[in-house]
Formats: sequence, C-alpha cells, structure tokens
Amino acid sequence: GSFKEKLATFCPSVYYISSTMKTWKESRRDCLERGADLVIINSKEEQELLRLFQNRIWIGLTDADIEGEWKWVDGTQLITSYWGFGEPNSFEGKDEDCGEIQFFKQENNWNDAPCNLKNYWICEEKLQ
Ligand code: 2F8
Ligand code: CA
Repeated sequence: GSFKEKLATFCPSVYYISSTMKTWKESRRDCLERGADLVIINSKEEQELLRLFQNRIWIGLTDADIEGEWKWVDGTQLITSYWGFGEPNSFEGKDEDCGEIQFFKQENNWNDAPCNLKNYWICEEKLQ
C-alpha cells in the first residue's frame, strides 16, 4: 500500500500544534491548508492528550450553522462531549459558536467561546 496507508497502521493521526494565536476561522483555514482540519476529539485518550497542552486551544467544534446544534468540522454529530461545568452557555447572551478547550486542569474542559477570540489551535490529519 501507500506510505500513508502503512503509516496509518501504527499512527492513525498526525497533529500540528500552533505556536501563535488566531481566530477559529483563521485557525481552521491554516489546518485546511495543511491538508488537515481542526482536531476532532473522539476518544477519552485523545481528550486526555489535548489536556496536557495546558493552553486554551480551538477544536473542530461549532454551532454556527444552527444555534445549540454542535457539530464536528467533518459534519459528524457530537456523541461524547467534555463540556465544562455549565457549558456551553453563550455567556451573558453573547455569540459563542466555537468550541475550545479552556479549563485544561479539569477533565471536562470544553467551552463555547466567541469565534473571533484568538487562541492557539491544533490540527489533526486522519491517516485512516
Ligand atoms: O465562566 C465561564 C465563562 O468564562 C468566560 O467568560 C467570562 C468565557 N468567555 C471568554 O472566554 C471570552 C465564557 O465562554 C465562559 O462560559
Ligand atoms: Ca461559554
């Protein structure tokens, strides 16, 4: 098989960790330009891995299309979630349509935040 297929047998995803901060959309554009997308969290292991970064990061989660309907950037629905206590809350009636990891000291650490906020971000390229 191809190089990618072989790599995928022991490394299902590769990640890019940003060293600057951008809005959610700019972050996503950067990922797409790398042939990747903002990280999609679909296991407890991946959730715990991202927690170790210890910075606020954008993840590939948004409810910009339909308020309250959170979707991953690959179009899949959100099944297992790790929202922080009281989140998502569109804090004080503000538009908070983009998903981030914020409370990284806690196991449940996702927050909905305003998309124009500048955060670090992590891209994921799924190899399989
Ligand atoms: O207390 C949770 C709350 O914290 C902040 O607002 C004070 C977050 N906003 C930003 O980071 C801009 C809210 O999204 C969050 O719910
Ligand atoms: Ca919030």
